[in-house]
Amino acid sequence: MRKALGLMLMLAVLLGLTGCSEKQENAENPKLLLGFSQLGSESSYRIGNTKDIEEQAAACGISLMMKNANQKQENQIADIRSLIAYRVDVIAFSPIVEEGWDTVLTEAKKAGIPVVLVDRTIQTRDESLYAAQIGSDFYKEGVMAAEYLIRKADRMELDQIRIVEIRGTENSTPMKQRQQGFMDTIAGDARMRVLDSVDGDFLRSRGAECMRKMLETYGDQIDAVFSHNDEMTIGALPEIEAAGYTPGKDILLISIDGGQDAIDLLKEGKINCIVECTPKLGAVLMETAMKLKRGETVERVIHPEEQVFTDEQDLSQLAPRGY
Ligand code: GZL
Repeated sequence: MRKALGLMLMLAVLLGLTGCSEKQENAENPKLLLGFSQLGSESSYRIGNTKDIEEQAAACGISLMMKNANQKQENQIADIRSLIAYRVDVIAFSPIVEEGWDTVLTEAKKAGIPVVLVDRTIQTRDESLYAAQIGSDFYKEGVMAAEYLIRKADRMELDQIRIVEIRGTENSTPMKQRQQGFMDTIAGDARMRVLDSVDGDFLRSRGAECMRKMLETYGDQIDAVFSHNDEMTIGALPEIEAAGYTPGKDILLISIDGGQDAIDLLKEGKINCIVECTPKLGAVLMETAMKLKRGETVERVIHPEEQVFTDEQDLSQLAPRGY
């Protein structure tokens, strides 16, 4: 009896460590084949998201078919079609942009394969084309970025802040909603003025190019940069220094994601604020996929809890970010 109890305790601990309480395949938890169409590998967020999904699938004993579209919507559509042909149990994907999915998702619906949106979402007239959307509240991320800037202006007793924005991938959910949340929040503050907004496509190289051009155009008129992700922020930084400005002091930097490289730069004082956008959506995706496999209802929209890291905080005890 004591031995059985010991074994059960050890199993419980092991399952607890793997973070998946439904690992064992049995009548309630039939073997699941999950197909995932990832949009690319453009950022540490994306690489962290892919890694977390792979780790969580393994932890739950779920078979995973991972596809990578390398930043092209046409590749994602082809990938989803191949997952349909393979007859996976559930299809999940991170849509690179919001439009253009109805046809392929209608094919998945006709094939009887439920679809889960991960990270980003889509615009569609047929809400039945997907069962759930798991991802950040991007509008709130934009609001938190702007709220930091307003607090900074108050603290520094500034009478104006001239802002340049480096946007993420055009027509993607994070780009649209982060911009909307930010602009709505500064709209009522007469100190805030947006000098320019340019498309950096979430890429480090494009962030550098955008920053270089805006420094050439606006020079020392720029008081703050609102960048939609860390990759573009990290790309912009050396351009600011090369132009003779001190990032974090002469020009404030506000970013989104919260990967280790950016957090380290925040600790160095080169970035002032990073709004967290967690890529760790794998555990809730696996739980949702297993519920769909069992024919259970699932939550329609699931937002992870997220925080903001700023130069107002003591970050010395912050745990490693893992991406
Ligand atoms: C947001 C995600 C964005 C990240 C970028 O959830 O879609 O895409 O903020 C990534 O780093 O490229």
